[in-house]
Amino acid sequence: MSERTLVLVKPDGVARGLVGEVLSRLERRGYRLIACDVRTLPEDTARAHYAEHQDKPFFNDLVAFITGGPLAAAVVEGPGVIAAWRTMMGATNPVNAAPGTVRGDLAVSTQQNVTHGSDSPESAAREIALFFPDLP
Ligand code: IDP
Ligand code: MG
Repeated sequence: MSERTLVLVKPDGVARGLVGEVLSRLERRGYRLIACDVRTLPEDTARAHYAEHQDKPFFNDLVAFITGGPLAAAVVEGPGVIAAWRTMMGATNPVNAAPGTVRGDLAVSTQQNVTHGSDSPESAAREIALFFPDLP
């Protein structure tokens, strides 16, 4: 069964010119881009996207970071893509991320960790609808 996930290249990744590097890993793996654009997130979208973290001490900083410059948002499709992309991203804190993962290869900061991927089918559906409401 094919599935979809929301992938973000966060503002740090866009500023560092890593959009192609990140998305090419998905394409080389065999996953397919369904939608993709570069945009600067409005604050309300950022707060909704990260609503599960609204009570965390890092929440306001996270919203400021994710709205602080353009990001690349993509919907990616293929078998098992949600779990596969979580594995390919690596641990949230890049210091703990395995070499060969996006974060393990390209990041050192827990906040500025280059990429996002939905963590479950429910999150993927919610996040895709938030970022790409018109996607069939
Ligand atoms: P994930 O991106 O690996 O799913 P989450 O725990 O969902 O990680 O956190 C969402 C994002 O919030 C992280 O990717 C990172 O940018 C930021 N973040 C998470 N934990 C911390 C923290 O302890 N300090 C600062 N930023 C954090
Ligand atoms: Mg998460």
